[in-house]
Amino acid sequence: MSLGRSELILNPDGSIYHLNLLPEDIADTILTVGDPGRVSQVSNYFDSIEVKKSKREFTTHTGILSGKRITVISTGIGTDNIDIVLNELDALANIDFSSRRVKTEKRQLSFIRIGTSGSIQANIPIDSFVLSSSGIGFDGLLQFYDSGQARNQELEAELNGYLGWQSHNITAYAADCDERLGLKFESNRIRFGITVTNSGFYGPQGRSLRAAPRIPDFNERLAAFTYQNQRITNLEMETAGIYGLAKLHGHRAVSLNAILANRATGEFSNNGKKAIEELIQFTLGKITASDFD
Ligand code: R1P
Repeated sequence: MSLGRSELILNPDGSIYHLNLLPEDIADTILTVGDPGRVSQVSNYFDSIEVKKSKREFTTHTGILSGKRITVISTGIGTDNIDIVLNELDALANIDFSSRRVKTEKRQLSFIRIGTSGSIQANIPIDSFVLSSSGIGFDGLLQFYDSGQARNQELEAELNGYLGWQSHNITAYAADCDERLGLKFESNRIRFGITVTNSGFYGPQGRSLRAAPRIPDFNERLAAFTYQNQRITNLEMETAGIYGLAKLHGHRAVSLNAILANRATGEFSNNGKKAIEELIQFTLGKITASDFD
């Protein structure tokens, strides 16, 4: 089937609509960061940069580090952007833009998120790193896809049963990291945990400045949940969408977050920039190691 002009939207130069990228612009290993300013913080470490493109909140640099071709792209905030970024990156890899048909031979991409997040467990310190073994989405993105096979249906059933928030029109989905890829990041710097992805920063993460929350013990309820001896460790706004859409398209994904806030103790990092810099260095070290692929 050939995709219509309103479905696969290309710019006059042949690039994909939002990301402004051509198929040859992306590497197989793709680092995603929320903040467009974090893209050059990553690519500053590259030995050379061949692509620098930008549109809206989506800034992309592709280059070489220690002989490995790497793309780093900013997603902006939230899974509404993740829907665009993951679909368009997959299209760049797996759709022939001339014929507008899906290619027979598929290319697998590896997504590694380098993000920031808030812990909901008192014993997870500020400036530590969490790798999400699973992502739980309260944002709804995966509910719009025929995504059963891409989700961890056991985890989402247990969590929804425990929380009972369907009465508030809040239903979680869950998706796992690529296990083999996740194990590549094992280190004494890394904690593994379950990450909740929320549809906002304030109310949807149990924060209230002036508007009263509907569920006053939101974080405490999440923090007390256990699944296969694991706890929900942290809250952010992209991981579950990345995990679900990556699996749905046959790609691999892992999400790493620097913990800038501890919602249980009320602390916030005094030097978040340094924590992110260290997570970038840690991640680049792992993906350029000889045993990475
Ligand atoms: C909120 O401040 C943003 O920061 C976190 C959240 O997921 C959200 O995108 O991640 P990034 O620092 O990667 O953007």
